[in-house]
Amino acid sequence: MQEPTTNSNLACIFDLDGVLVDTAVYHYKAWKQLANDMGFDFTEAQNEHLKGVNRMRSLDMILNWGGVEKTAEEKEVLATSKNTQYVSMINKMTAAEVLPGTINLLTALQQAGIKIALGSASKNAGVILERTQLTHFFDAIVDGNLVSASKPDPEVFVKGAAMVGVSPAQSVVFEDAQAGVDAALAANMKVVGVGQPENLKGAHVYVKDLSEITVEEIKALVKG
Ligand code: B16
Ligand code: MG
Repeated sequence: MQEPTTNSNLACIFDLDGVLVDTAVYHYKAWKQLANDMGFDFTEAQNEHLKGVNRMRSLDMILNWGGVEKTAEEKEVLATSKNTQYVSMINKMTAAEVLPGTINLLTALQQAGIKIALGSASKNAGVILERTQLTHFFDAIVDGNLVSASKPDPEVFVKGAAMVGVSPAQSVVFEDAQAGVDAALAANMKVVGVGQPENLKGAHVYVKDLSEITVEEIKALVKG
C-alpha cells in the first residue's frame, strides 16, 4: 500500500484574532466601555489600530487618544477591568464564530502532515480555541503568555516554528495585522496577508479569508 505523502518539514503558523476567529468586536466593546467610564469616546477606526497589539500597549494608546495619564498601578487595574469584561464575552463564543475556510484548511493541512502552530499576541488564546473547538488542530500554541516581546518582534513566530521543529524558511504565517506581517518577515518566513493589501504591506500573498488558499498553494509559496 502506498504511504500517504507527508510534509512534516513544513509549518503553518496562524494568528488568532482576525484570522481564525473575529474577536475584534469584543475587544472593541470592552475598550469602549473603559474609555467611556473615563469620560472619552473610543471609535471603531481607533480599534483597527489595536489589532495584533498587546493589552498593555493597547491601553497606552487608548489613554493617549483620550489625553489621560495614569500611573503604572492604575493601568494594571484598568487593564484587568477591561480583560474581565472581555473574558465574560469570549466565554460565550461558539464554534459558529470560526471564520470561513478555517476548518477546511486546518483539516487539509493536518491530513497533508503539515505542522500547525498558533502565534497570537492574546493571553486569552487558550480559552478562545477551546470555546470555538479548534484546540485539537494545533501541534503548538504560542500566545501572549509565552512571549516577552510583542509583534512586530518575531519572537512569537520563531518560537512557534521551533516548537514544531520546522525552520523559519519552511514556515508560512497567516496574519491580519501589519505588526504581524512585519514580525513574520523579520523571522524570515513567508506571509499570507488575510485582508486588504494596503493594510498588510510586504505579505507574499493576499486572501480575503482562509477559503481562498489551498495546501498546494501553501507548498508552492515555500518552494518559490
Ligand atoms: P488579550 P492576535 C491580539 O490577538 C489582538 O489582535 C489584539 O487586538 C489584542 O489586544 C491582543 O491580542 C491581546 O489580547 O488582551 O486577550 O491578551 O491578533 O495576535 O491573535
Ligand atoms: Mg490578528
